[in-house]
Amino acid sequence: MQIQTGKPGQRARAVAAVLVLAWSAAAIAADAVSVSNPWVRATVPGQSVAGAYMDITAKANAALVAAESPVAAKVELHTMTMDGGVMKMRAIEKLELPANTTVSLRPGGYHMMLIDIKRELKAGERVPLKLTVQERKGAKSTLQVNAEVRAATGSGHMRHEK
Ligand SMILES: [Cu+2]
Repeated sequence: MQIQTGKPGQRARAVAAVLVLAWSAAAIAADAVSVSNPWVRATVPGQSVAGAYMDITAKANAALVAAESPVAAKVELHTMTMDGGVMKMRAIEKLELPANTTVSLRPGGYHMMLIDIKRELKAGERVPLKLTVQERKGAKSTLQVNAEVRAATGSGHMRHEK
């Protein structure tokens, strides 16, 4: 009979190595997209939609394909285009995020639209947003963002008719 002292330890190390690999792959995916300066426009009582804005930078070609928030029934991706001298808003399926390019979501341009907001959003509070990003290869990952609510005034974002 042979006593194999080395084997169980080796197996345990192999399992540990696989776990570490899986962990770092997930970390890389999460790091592949960074978001800065996220904010949501404050609402007034009775207002059910609000724009959300931020700067998004992907390290590799990707696309923002969905967003959600616990404060709204749904979150849409919108673009604004000039149509006969009138700014019009249109929902888009996804927003391309070219590698190493900061895509700005801002009033008057691409933005996220919180639809059927469940309560008033007050300046200074934070609103969680969950973004779903799809890599070129099709793998999806999600990203949690805490957007600051700001009482931004002025134009730049047309009112949404419901
Ligand atoms: Cu919109």
